[in-house]
Amino acid sequence: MFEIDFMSKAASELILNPDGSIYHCNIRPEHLADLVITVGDPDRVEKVSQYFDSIEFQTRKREIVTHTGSLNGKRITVISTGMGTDNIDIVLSELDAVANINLETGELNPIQKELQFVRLGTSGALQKEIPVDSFVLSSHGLGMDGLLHFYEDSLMVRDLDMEEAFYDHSEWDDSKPVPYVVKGSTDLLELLSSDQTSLGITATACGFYGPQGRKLRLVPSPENINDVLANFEFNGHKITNFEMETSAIYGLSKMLGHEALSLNCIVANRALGEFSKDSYKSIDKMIQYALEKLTN
Ligand code: R1P
Repeated sequence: MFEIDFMSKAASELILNPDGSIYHCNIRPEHLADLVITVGDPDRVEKVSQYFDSIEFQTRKREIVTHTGSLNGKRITVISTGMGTDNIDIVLSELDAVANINLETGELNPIQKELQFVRLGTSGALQKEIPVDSFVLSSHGLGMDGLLHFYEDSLMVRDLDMEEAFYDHSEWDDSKPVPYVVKGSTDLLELLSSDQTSLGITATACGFYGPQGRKLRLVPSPENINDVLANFEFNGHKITNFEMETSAIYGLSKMLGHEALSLNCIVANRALGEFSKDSYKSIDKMIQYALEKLTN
């Protein structure tokens, strides 16, 4: 019987394009900076790179758009992930491979590179007091998407105490993936915090409607997920907001030895039923804020 030797990185496991770039992200090692800004929306990539002093590389494949350039002498890659933790699995795994695996031989590079991932996303607040158009930094990602359970090392990076507390608090329905919690980078948190940001646990859902308690025609299960999340408190931490990527970015980064932090612009307040009147302006403000903090 044919057996795949995963260690030798068969052509079906570490897939390259004809130009030697990695399959979905379409980049080679020389195109990747150590500081990587991830955004969900492909159109947001140029909204970030417009502020660079120079752009040295641009590519696109499917929803993954990449620009690499420099600002204030700092080299930065900005890349769109599209929506959801399934895409995060692809983008984070491939960027780590580009940084740390010799794509020609499939061997690990002798020196492992530590990347910094900063997500500049959009999100809905779950607490009344977090206004639309404000910025929230994620102390932790609480994943309800299940992605991390497909990795053997996940237990080593998870905050099991907080998970257990949430599991009990929520009376979690076992037909759904067990929620997991991973902490963000404290160094990046320090760098990006100010009186313009608030801090909280970010819940990551595997969808936009039912999984985030939105009812159009179908009834979500559980129907009261937003209240369950909003009422959780653990060691002074509360769940502030809902989106679709942070838990997986935090989990994969930590398992692979990288630093990660999410900064989200609050475009909706779910508790108050409000949506931003000019979300693009607020997102632009967040981008300028983050670039200033990351490059000065
Ligand atoms: C849903 O509209 C999308 O917006 C949020 C969610 O996480 C999801 O990806 O983030 P982005 O604006 O970064 O895509």
